[in-house]
Amino acid sequence: MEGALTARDKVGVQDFVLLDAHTSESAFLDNLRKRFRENLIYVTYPLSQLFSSCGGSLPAFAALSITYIGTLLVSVNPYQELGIYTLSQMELYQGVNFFELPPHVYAIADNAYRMMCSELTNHLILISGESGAGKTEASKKILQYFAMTCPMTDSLEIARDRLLLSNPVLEAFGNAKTLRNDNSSRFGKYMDIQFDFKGIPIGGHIIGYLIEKSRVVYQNHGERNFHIFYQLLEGGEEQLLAYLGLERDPQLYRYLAQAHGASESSMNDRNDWKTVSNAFAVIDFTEDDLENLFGIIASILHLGNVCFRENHQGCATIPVINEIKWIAKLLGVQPSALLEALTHRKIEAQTEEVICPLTLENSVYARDAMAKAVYGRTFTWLVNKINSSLVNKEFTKKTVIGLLDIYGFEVFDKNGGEGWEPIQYFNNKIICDLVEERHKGIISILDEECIRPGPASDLSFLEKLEEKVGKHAHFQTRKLAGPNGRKRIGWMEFRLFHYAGEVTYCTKGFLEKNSDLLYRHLKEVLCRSRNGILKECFLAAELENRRRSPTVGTQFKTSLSSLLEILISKEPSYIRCIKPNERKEPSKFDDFLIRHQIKYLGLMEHLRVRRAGFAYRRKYEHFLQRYKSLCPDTWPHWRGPPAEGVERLIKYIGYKPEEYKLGRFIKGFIHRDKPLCPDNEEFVVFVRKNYILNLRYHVP
Ligand code: AD9
Ligand code: MG
Repeated sequence: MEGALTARDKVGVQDFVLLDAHTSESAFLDNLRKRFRENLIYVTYPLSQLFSSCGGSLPAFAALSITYIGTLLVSVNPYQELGIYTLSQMELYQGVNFFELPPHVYAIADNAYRMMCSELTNHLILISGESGAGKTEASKKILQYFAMTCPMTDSLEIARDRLLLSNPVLEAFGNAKTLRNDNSSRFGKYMDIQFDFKGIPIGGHIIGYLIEKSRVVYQNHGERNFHIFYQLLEGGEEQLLAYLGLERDPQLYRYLAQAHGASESSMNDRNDWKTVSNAFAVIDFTEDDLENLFGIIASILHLGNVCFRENHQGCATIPVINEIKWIAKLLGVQPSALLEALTHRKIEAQTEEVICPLTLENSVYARDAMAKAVYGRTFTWLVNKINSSLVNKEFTKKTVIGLLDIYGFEVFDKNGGEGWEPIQYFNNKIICDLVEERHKGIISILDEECIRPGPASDLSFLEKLEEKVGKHAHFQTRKLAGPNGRKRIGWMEFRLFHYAGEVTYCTKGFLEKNSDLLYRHLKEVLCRSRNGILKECFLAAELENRRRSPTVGTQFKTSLSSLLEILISKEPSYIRCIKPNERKEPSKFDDFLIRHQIKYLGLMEHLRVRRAGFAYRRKYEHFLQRYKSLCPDTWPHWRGPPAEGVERLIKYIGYKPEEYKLGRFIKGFIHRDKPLCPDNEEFVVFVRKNYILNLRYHVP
């Protein structure tokens, strides 16, 4: 019927390559919108164009062996339960080729899994997108998929349960309600799921990146502290709360009450407390561990309520010592020592130590620094503890699928030091260098300001920046901006032009956040703690080591470089998550917001590369192994140089020179032009995607 909508007009296409005007951003956006309206939240870039030309049925041979340069799935957060994560859906996707069914996170997971099993290679699923876009949900769905669909033995069920239950525990301590997301991850997470040669999940390993410690003592208006505080108060048993000296009402605690975020939260803290408590039991936490852990959480709440007063000499005193007593009890420290350390500072004069009283402001600073340090290190302890329950030493040979869920980019009015997101998964080198480069980048300049003798301040840091990177095209301050731009930048601010958009950073508190200073006096008290967890977190050796510990900026830089090394050794797939609107509402598709994300997630670039490119890439050895049966010269074994074997095979199959390329490929999808180590290079054969299909006809 003329004028009637075809199914395609109505629901769009699930594969972007099928779009007529593939490379136009508007077509891309229209397609996403059409599908979103029909509750179809996933779209991919596969090669189904090819497959549809063979009558819809998949060439089994080609299907098994294809690795794209990163399979990519785009996901738009539906903000509602769609019923697409049921057991029957999981079964549907199991063992089915990626392109046979509509796109789904399960398809990505299954594809990586089958590839891992058949080629014994390590895989990686990189999940990116802005805050609230659905990264953490996607990673949880993938983990559940493996837990439910992989083969299993009785003895390994516990390993599977621990993998699953590590999530609620980490989220309780590492997630919080923010303006963007009621369950925002405030740490970056990389998780390896380890499999044995039969594809049974046997264990795992988690790396946590830079927990946002400052949230423990301060939250923006309408936000919350980490979930665990509220869960404990809401759900904790009477007896436990009495032991910890806590009341149920969060409003009684300064660290929870100041941001007014607790009242309107969609989190169900009481239920979550139950989930977390059960999880603790499965992941091997002992009674002692829990007593120590909640002792620490409670101490932080008590610590926040410690009030200081100024005496006649302008020094801080603590008029009411009720909280000090509780903290001393729960952390196993001397009350008098704690009291002194919160109001005094040890200064080393030439041969002796002098104890000086602190001002009111410094005492508040010391108190908050203690809360942050204790929470930060406890979080690290928690990750280690979970890892020790996930480790499986029985299996020496294992392959892994890694999941990277790193906190989203947040374009806020103001960002502080912990909001750094210097690296995105596309070529963002100019801005990365501006932030990270040794001796010249912003982090180095900040580090220098923190350690140089003489008065350094947030303002002097800003001036240093103007002097050293002022000419950089991606950097601006009020002073450097022309009269037009000046209004929008405050006195203490600088602006970076990230790929994802402009971000204004306020330098107020940068020096302090970066040096993250815990006065020595307090450190001494904590190192003498009898709380079992703190004993592991604050080692006496630290007091002897006079070297400065690395600053926050530097730690982040270092942890990202080691992450890079982990990532480049694996075969990647990508999930790009898109947030449909700012209001966390279902069925709202905000064109402007989404167009922006399409831009900075690099989706159009990806599509262009895909369409132009040699979409299939394999190492010589793998290629030979897979296809050697197609050519009498390489079957059953090729004993010569791999490159020659590949050449022989390809010519025999009848490829023309323009249809393939042999060459060197440098892996490194983050710093594309800055490979980290020579191991990233491998010799590979590239084949234009259209020709993979032809192999089908050669299957004996
Ligand atoms: V952040 O950078 O950690 O602040 P994420 O991790 O990208 O962010 P998250 O996965 O936490 O976002 O998703 C935010 C909320 O969106 C979830 O709490 C769900 O309420 C909602 N969401 C996300 N994905 C889905 C989905 N596939 N189906 C239904 C979803 N709801
Ligand atoms: Mg998250």
